[in-house]
Amino acid sequence: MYALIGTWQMCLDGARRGTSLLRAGACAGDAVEQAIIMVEDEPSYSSVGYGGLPDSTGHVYLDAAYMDGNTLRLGGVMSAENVRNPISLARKLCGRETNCLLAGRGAEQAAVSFGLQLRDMRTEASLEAWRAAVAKQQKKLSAYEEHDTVCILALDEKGGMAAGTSTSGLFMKDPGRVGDSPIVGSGFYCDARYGAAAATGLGEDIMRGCLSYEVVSLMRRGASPTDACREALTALTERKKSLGEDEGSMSLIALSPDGMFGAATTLPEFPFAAGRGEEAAVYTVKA
Ligand code: SD4
Repeated sequence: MYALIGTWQMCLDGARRGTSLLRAGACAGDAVEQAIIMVEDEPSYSSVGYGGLPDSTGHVYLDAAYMDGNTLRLGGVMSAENVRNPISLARKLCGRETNCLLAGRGAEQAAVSFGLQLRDMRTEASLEAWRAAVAKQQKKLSAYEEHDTVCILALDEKGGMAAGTSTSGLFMKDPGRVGDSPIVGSGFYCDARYGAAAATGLGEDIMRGCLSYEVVSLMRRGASPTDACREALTALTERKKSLGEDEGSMSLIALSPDGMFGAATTLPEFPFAAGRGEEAAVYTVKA
């Protein structure tokens, strides 16, 4: 059995590429990386990779991570500029005993040392959006206004599992701001014995509940992917409500070692792509 799940409609083409690789016998890591590269390389997806929306200073800074569920090793990139495919850099860093999480200039230098391509990640459209926001003196947009993270979880025929994330974070964010996406346990977690999970939404909230680790931990104790996503999300939203806050904007996906997938959201609708022994299709979960 192979299976793959990814966040948002925008990952459908990548999810299809990932599932066809898995069908051909590729490992979960290859499926995750190739699926995310397709989203990173598409300039019309303004929240990930090339064409990502800039921070308040007009620079596109990217966060990404990769986790191997067989070894629990991970790699991550924070606030990296000019790295064409942050997911590939994160995967290269995974497996290192030290220096597996790199930020800023160090991440860019590592990309060069691995022979990965650098590129100005801004497009005319992303700069235009930034200029318009500056002209309107617009502050940060909320997590879902033009801002989605691509997260992919995969299971291969041999039972291997991997997780990956990639994002340009929040539009008009402060320089140096890092969200949940490269933070293990918050934006992603993967243990091939119990399953994988990943998050999209406002990173500042997702990190408060270490939501991805929580989902995998609930699966370890026997919860289905759907129940684990719901329970983790409800625990955090109930806590937020008890503090007088609203539920916030958060969505979760999960995949179990037997190929079951699930999702939960605080949004009216959260679309995700998933395939299990077949081509990926888009599904929608509601709050
Ligand atoms: C972040 N979680 O940087 C990301 C943004 C996101 O849907 O996923 N938006 O906080």
